[in-house]
Amino acid sequence: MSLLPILEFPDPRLRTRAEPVTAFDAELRQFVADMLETMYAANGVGLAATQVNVHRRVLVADMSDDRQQPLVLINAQILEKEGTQVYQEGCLSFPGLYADVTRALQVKVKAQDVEGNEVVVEAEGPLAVCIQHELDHLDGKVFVDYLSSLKRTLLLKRLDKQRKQAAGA
Ligand code: GNR
Ligand code: NI
Repeated sequence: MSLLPILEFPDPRLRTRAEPVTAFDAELRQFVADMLETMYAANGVGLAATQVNVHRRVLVADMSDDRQQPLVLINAQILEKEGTQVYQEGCLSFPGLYADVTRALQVKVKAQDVEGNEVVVEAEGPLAVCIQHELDHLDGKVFVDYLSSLKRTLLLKRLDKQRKQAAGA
């Protein structure tokens, strides 16, 4: 197992659109194990392959309190969306930045597991937010894209300032 480095905004590789997974082999199993290890080590509730610079349609999530209920979705597609919710989101690619985003309240997703078996997952609330956030990453989209340009500029300036302070500048 190994920890994978996480790309941070404004790395242009975060804008890459991921390709479908076609080989359900040992390499994929290893990659999924590494993604889970990386997500848990970073205290994230989700991680998309894009964030570790692998441009394949793989996402992992774990919203459980005991952090022992990993969800692995490969080639996931949203079949149905319902309702709306506003949730304060964060992202491992934007450390320290949080903002309210409006998304669907419930999603029904068709995907494959690590073996290639079809799975259908219905999620609502925070897990539905997480799945939509990760699916966006796989399409090269990030949560600040949903903000008004004024709010985005303000938050990104704040992020820049935090980074400069952390660097001791
Ligand atoms: O760890 C994460 N927390 C989070 C909080 C609110 C909404 C979405 C998320 S996902 C994020 C991990 C991450 O960046 N996944 O891409
Ligand atoms: Ni993210």
